[in-house]
Order: sequence, then C-alpha cells, then structure tokens
Amino acid sequence: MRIIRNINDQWLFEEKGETSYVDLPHTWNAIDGQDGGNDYYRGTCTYTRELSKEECEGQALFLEVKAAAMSAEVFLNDEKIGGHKGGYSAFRVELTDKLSERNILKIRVDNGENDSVYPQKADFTFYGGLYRGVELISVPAQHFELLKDDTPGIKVTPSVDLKNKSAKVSVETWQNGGEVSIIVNGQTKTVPSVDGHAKADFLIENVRLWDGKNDPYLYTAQARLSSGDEISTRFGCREYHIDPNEGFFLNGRSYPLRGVSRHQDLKGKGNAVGIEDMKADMAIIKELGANTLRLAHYQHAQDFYDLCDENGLVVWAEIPYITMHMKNGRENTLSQMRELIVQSYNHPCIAVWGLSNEITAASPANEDLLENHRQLNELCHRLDPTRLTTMANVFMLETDSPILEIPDINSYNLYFGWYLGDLKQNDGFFDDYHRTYPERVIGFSEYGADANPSLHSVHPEKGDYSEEYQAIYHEHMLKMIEERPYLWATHVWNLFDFAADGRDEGGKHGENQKGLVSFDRKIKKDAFYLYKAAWNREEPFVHLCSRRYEKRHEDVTKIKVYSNQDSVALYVDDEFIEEKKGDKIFVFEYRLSGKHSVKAVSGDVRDTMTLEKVQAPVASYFLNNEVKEVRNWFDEEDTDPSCFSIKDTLGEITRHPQAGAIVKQMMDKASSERGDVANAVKDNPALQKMMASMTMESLLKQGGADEQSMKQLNRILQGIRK
Ligand code: GCB
Repeated sequence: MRIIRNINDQWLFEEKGETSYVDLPHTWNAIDGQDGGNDYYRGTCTYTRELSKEECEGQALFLEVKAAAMSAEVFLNDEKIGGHKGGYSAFRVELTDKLSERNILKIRVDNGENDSVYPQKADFTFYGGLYRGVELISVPAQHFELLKDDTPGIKVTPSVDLKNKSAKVSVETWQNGGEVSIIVNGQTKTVPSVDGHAKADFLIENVRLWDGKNDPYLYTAQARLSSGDEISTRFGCREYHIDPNEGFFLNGRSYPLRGVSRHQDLKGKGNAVGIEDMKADMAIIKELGANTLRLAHYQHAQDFYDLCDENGLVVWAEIPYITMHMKNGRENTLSQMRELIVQSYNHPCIAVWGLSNEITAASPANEDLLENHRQLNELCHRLDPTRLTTMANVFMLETDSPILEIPDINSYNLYFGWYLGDLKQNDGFFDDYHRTYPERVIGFSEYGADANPSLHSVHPEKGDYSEEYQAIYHEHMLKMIEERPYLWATHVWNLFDFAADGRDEGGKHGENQKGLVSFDRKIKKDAFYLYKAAWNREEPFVHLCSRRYEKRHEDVTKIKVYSNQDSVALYVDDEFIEEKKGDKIFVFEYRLSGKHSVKAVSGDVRDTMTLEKVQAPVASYFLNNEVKEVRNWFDEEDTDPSCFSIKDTLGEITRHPQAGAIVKQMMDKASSERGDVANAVKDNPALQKMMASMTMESLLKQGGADEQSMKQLNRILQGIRK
C-alpha cells in the first residue's frame, strides 16, 4: 500500500528572525513582490514542522516538495538530508533511515541572488517559498522508484498508427526488484524487473485518440508490485507533425495552434495558488477558445498540465533559461530540463520542449551559450525522442545566427507596434524569414501590448496603455496571423497580467499589463473578446468594447462590438439604430447627447452599457491624468501619395537619391548628438534592417521629434516625386 499524506498545515515560518505559523502553499513575496520598486525580499527563510508518529509510519518514507523557490536544503533533526536547485520542479528526499522518536523537519528555502541557478534576470517576480505544498509518501520496502529526478516511476510512450486506427503503447517502470503487473486498457501483463527496470508493450485497437479540444481522451496505465505498491498515470494517444508551409498537424489534420501564454501567479497570492485557482484559469482559457498554451517561463504545476491534458490544450513547456546566460549555470539548465521532462513526460498535452527564452537579450551568442543549447537539445532528444525542441528568440537576434540551427523548430518574440516600430513590421519579419528559410519551421512565441483597463483613448497610440490601443494592436496581429498559416504556433503575451516588481508604469506598480485579463482575473479587457470571437465558435456572444470609457466628450462616438456572430444590431435608448454584417469586428457611430443606454444584439445574445456625453475629456482616462489633445495631425493633412511623405519607410526613402540624402543628413546630425545609441544601431545589421522597415513617422516619434519638425520634413518629402 502506498499512502500519500499532505503535510501542508502549521509550518513554523521564519523570515529575518520573525516567526509565524503558515499553511502551504506559501510565498513570502505575495505582497512585496507585487507592489513595484523591485525591492521584494530575496534571501533565505525556513519552514519547520514536527512530523507526527502516524505521518512517519511505513516501511519506507519519502518527502516530496512540489516546488521550493529557488533553492532548498532539507534537514531532519538538524541533519542535512537533501537539497535542490531550481524553483519550479519537484524533488524528493528519503527519510526512512533518518527517522527518530521525535522528528523535526526543516526546509531552508532561498530565492536570493545566485550565479548558478536560473532565473536571475527576467521580467517577472522571483517569488520565494514552498508554494506548491509538501507530501509524505509511505511505501512498502519493495516499491517503485521515487528518487531519480522525482520520477513518477512509470513512463508511457504511445505511438499511433493513424491508418490502422491503433496505438502501440510501451510502458516502463523502475523499482527495487520484484515482478511488475502492468494494466493498460483492460490488458494485464506481468514482467520481471531487470536491473530495476521493467517494460511491457500493448496494442490498442480502435484507439480513441487524444484529439485536442475536439476529444481529449485519456487512458490510464497502472503498475503493481507484489508488495502492494501501486502507481498509475494517465496518457493520451496522438500523433503530431509540423510542416514549414502548413504549420501544425494533429492526428493527420491541420490544427493551427493559436493561443496564449500563462504565468502561474495571481494577485494577492503570488505563485502560491491552489487547484481551485488553476481551475478558474482553465475556465477562462476555455471561454477564450485557445487551443494552445505556452506555459512560460518555467515548469508549471503538474495539476496544471493535468488540466491541459483534460481540456485538450497543446502545450509548449520550458525551463527558466532566460535573458542572461550565466557561465556557471549550465548544470542547472540541464537539471531543470531533466526534471521537467522526467516529471512531465506522460502528459499528452505537451508537444514541445522550450530550451530558452530571449537568451541573447543580455548575452552574446558565444560558444559557451551555443554549447549550452546543444547539450540541452541533445538531452531533450535523449530523454524524449517523441517530441520536438524549440526556443523563443528575441527580435534583435539576426535570423542567420547559428543558434537558430540548434532546436528542431524556431520561434521569435516580436514587439513591433509596442516597444518599437510599426505593427506592419511583424508581417514583414515573418514574410522575410519564411522567404529566406522556406524549409524551416517558424512560430510566433510572444507578442503583446500593455493595457490598463481604466485608461482610454479616442485616438489610441502605441505607449498610451489604453484598452483601445491594445485592442487595435491585437486586431492587426490576429489578421496578420490568420494570413500566415505557416506559423506553427502563435502565443499572445500574456493571458493574464502578472507581477514584475521591477515595473512601475502604465498607472500601476509592479505589473506587466500585457494580459488579456487583469491580474486578479476580474476584468477581461476588450482584446480578450477579439480572440474569443476568433477562437470560440461554440458560445455565441456579443461584446461592447470600451464599456469603461463611459464619459465621452466627443460629439460622434465610435461604438465597437466584437462578436463571433455574422451580424450585430445596435440599439440606443431602446431605439434600433443599425444592423451590420461582418466578421468579428463591427463598428458603429453615434451622435451623443446626454446619458444613453447602449445595446448590441445578435440573435439571442446581447450586451449593454451606458454612455454619457460630457463637456471636457475626463482626466482619469489618461496616463498620469494628463489629458492629451485627441487628434492626429497627420491624418488631417492632405498627402500626395505619388510623392514621398513621412508615412513611407526609412528604407523606401533612403533608396531614392534626393529623399535619401535629406534624411541621411538629418540622421547624421541626430546621431552626432546621441553618440552611443546611434553607434550601437550602426554596428548592428539586424537593428538597421529593422529600422529600414519602420515608417519615418514612427522613427521620428520614437526619437522624440516634435510636431513642428515632423511637419517640416513631411513638407520637404512631399516635394519629391517617387
Ligand atoms: C519578452 C519576455 C517576457 C516579457 C515580455 C514583455 O520578450 O520574454 O518575459 O515579459 O517580453 O512584456 O516585455
């Protein structure tokens, strides 16, 4: 018999000499890790608990720590009995021979700076603590393996024959001797343990596939030893492959992966979330209709991979080898990857292993970094020949970098239209890449724009943090993705706002606000409904956008509706205004005069909001309460398209001798004034290429040019024929 007891209650917690009793899951950064200033406590804390006699019963006893962020040392009765490096994977320690009359367990956990444990530099809070709970596992003397990388002891490798509708299922177990009975789909096989390893193959005829969202069917494999120890795991039978032109295929048919990324933390709780929180997140993902998740930037809870199995989501799983390569960190990348794969191997949801994220952002792609990636890639293939490897590259990594040849498939994180550049550069980047490397698989691992749902704008602009700019940004991205079926997967950054204590922007402290949903999960921003309209075809809905922009000062206002229906009717104050046919986005105009109730209707579904005409723009809708003149002078100027203008890209302009000379002169002057930055651009061909595809208008705005000088340059360019 195997008895699993959670021991999550009543731990004596000590932080900087102060003690209190806490229950697990627990983090010490739930508040200071989320309030901005980048000043949350990073150091060592201890958790101590006496184990009762009953909890120590059994022939062999193991402690399982589901996660200890970021490193841990385990002591029993003051003797060190184990330790672990890495804050996102589980680890076990055997207690059996160390037990005495009274047993005091102490776990010292450390999230301080460290030059050999990842992550150390990244855009999220490195919460410390025992944030996924702790268990005691009591087993007979003869038992399945528990120690090696916290293995579940049972490994299932299905291989599907789509033509014959069958699956060969190979089940392996590890144990300290005896015979093993393995049961799969009603068939039992008894096999000997040879050198601690047993293996049995099964054939499932008329196999029911794990078929993504359509039918995420799960089988169970069980294994028993004569001692009574018993383990089981769920698994799914599925086949996938990826085509450089046509993208992802699941079970033989095209299944474009379109979805979001998720960080695991929650407002007020940090990373110490429970199963109910995870289920609530999954309900939101189901409502959105995504069919894939990038579970960034580290191993997530096994409970969450279970939820993905059950709900048919195709998952990208990764380790926190992120932003900055550390010369002492290689062993840690390998151990975190080994644990991720060993602990998560049986989940059918997982399709790819992510080697790293934006690793060249703060480190050169030197030989040490390349070798680290080669070893990771080789490790993934050795431990798991059934899955592909990938990595998420930063936008300024040149596409001919040798690092792109290491993983099986590629992906880029691009933020054109948010941190820099124009939305259209995203389109151009992928078109160029696909043209240059038609045989390579490419995906879009991150894209997003921050939005604070209390900020609003009638003329949304990059950098204004308005809910409206985020919506426009995603409208562009959704269309660009729909037009590029070769993208093997696309993941919005991020589904939820998350804690990044180093951030202090967009009217909030300590949050990255690129979420489609707020950090407390209470507000679904407009962009959420855009994707819902595209991805959730089952649940008819209409959604009125900018509902929080209630007090409007413009005379004629825009009323935008997102819907998965093909027509939407608008009513104001119960009077029918107009019905429009369309696809996902429906835009109406209405002249305001006082307070109105607005209703959007399609068939049986409706949404309502109130609007009110006010005399002046409401300051609280603007970042820092600074009311901006709501007009874009450029759109009001008459532009002759046969002549150059600042709407043309730098590349287009510089190719023309006369226009090019003018712009070059202007840029030389600017670079002599801004030395270092300009030199960095000069020496970086990837950045130069990027700038060439940006419009002059966007470059000027980014460089802080004022309206006058932009108008002046525009007038000069308008005098030059194309
Ligand atoms: C990235 C990183 C991610 C950040 C994101 C952002 O490229 O991979 O960790 O949170 O950008 O919002 O800047």
